[in-house]
Amino acid sequence: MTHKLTGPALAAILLAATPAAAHVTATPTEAPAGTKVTVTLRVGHGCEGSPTTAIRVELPLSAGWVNPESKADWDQVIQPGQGPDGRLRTVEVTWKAHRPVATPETFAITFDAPSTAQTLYFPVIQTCQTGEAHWTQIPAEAAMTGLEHPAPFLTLTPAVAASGQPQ
Ligand SMILES: [Cu+2]
Repeated sequence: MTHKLTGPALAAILLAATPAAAHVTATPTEAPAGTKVTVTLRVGHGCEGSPTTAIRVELPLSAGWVNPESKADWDQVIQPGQGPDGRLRTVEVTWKAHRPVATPETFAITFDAPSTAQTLYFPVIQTCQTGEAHWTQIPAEAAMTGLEHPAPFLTLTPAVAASGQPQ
């Protein structure tokens, strides 16, 4: 089925596809599987005008060793838990602000990406002076569109062998 989009419908889609100046986004959005990756989560704003007091990030179960960024003026709490292999791992990281923050803020996480191509999601619970925002919606396909509170994501592309061929 082919839809021809013109006029207002197309404009609406283009608008929705604009990487939110707001929301919680991940950079980069793509990285090779099986490598050490640093993903930076950017929290664009508070909760409906209320400044941010804490950010809690749920880490993908398939991520290996994890190293969250130490940030001045934020305390960091690591939540250990059991990975799929039964080993202890970091399941969640929380940054708590010394003072409520109204401006955009970034949080970097370095980790060993799993070796198979897949999309990793980083659901975020944002706590504000007033209220919370749950950036936890997982879309059917890797996209920020169509969801009110999408979880930031990173797509792992197939690892490239020395020959230049995908493995
Ligand atoms: Cu937003």
